[in-house]
Amino acid sequence: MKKRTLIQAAACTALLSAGPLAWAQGAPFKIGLILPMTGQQATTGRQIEAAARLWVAQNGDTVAGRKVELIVKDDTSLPDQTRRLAQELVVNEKVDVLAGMGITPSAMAVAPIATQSKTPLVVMAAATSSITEASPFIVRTSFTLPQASVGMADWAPKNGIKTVVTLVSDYGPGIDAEKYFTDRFVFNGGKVADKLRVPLRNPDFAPFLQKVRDLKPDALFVFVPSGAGAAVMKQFGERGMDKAGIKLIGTGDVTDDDQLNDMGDVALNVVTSHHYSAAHPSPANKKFVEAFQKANKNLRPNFMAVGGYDGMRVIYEALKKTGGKGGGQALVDGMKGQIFESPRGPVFIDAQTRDVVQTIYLRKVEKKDGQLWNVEFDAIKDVKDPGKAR
Ligand code: VNL
Repeated sequence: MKKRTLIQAAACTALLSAGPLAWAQGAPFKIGLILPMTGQQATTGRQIEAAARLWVAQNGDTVAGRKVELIVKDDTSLPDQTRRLAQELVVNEKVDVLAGMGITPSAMAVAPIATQSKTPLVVMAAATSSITEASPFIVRTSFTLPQASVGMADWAPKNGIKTVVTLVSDYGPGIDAEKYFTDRFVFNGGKVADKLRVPLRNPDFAPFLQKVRDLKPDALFVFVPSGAGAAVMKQFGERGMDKAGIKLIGTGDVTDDDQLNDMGDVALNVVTSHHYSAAHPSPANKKFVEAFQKANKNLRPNFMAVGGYDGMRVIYEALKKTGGKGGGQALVDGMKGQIFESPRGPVFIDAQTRDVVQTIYLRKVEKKDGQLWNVEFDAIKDVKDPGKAR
C-alpha cells in the first residue's frame, strides 16, 4: 500500500514537472514545434521550421549539457488539430516546451493545455494582442497587430492620407488591426469611410475591392495574414486602384518578404509599418539573411522566420539559466525579461506581460538590384503592445 502511494506520487510528480525528472535521467530536452506545414498557411510553417533549424545549426543541439530535440508537427492550421497534437506532445512525448502557433485560433486552442500541464508555450507567429493573457505559460516572440498598426495610423495623416477604408481578415488579428488603426487614425484627425472584413478561409477580395473603388478613399488599409498578401496586391493592380489614386497601406503582413519579390511593380512604393524587413540594415540581419538563404535554396526570410529564430534563442537562454534542468515555471521565469539583438533590431521580453517589446519601422517597397524590398525609412523605438493598456 505504502509502495503504491509512493509510485503514484512519483507518477504525479513526473506529470507535473517532467522537466527536472527527465534532466535527472539524462533525457533530451524536447521542443514540440507545431506549425502549419501544409494548407493555406504553409509558408508560415516553412519559414519558422527553416529558422528554427538554422538556429540549431548555428548554436548547436546541446544546451547546458542537455541534448535538444526538435519535434515538428503539422497542424494544417486547424485549431482542433493543434490542440490534439499539443496534447499528444505533452502526454506521450513529454515535451519540455511547446512552440510555433501559425495562427491565433491555434494558440488559443493550446493555451489551456499549457496552463494545465505547466508547459511553456512560445508563440512564434500568432499576433492577436490577447493571446498572452490566455495562459501564464505563454511567451511571445512574434509581434502584435496593435503594435504594428498604430505606427501607420500616426504616419498616414501626416502624409496626405485623410480618408481610408480598412480591409481586414475577419478574425483576431484583423479585428485588432482594424480597431487600433482606426481609433488612432480618427484621433489624429483622419476619416474612416468604411470597415470591411473578409473571411480568413478562401477569401475572395474582388467584391470588397470593387466597393473600395467606388468609395475612392485616399488609401486602403489592409491586414491579411502572411501568405495572402500577393492575392490582394494582384487584384488591387488588376482593378486599377493604384491608377485611380487609391494608395495601399497596411501592416507589413501584406508586403511579406516571403512573397514580395514576386508581386511585381504594383507593390512599388507601398508603405507599411512592421517589426521586420529582410532589408533591415544591421550586420546581425545581413548575417541572418545570408545564412538563411544559403540553407534554404535562396528563400528570403520573412517576419515569421524571425519570430521562430528568436523563439529558439529565448528557449535556449532560458534552458541555460536553469543549468539544463528545465521545468515549466523555471523556464517561463528564464524567458521573462530577456533582452537581445534580433535580426529585426533590439528586442525585449516584457516580464510583466510575457510579450515582445520592439522597434516598429515604417517601410516603403523599393526596387534594388532588380529585387523588391521593404526599405525602412523611420523607426519607433521600444513599442509595447498597446493592447495591454486596457
Ligand atoms: C496571424 C497574425 C497570422 C499575423 C499571420 O500569418 C499574420 C494570426 C499567418 O495571429 O493568426 O501575418
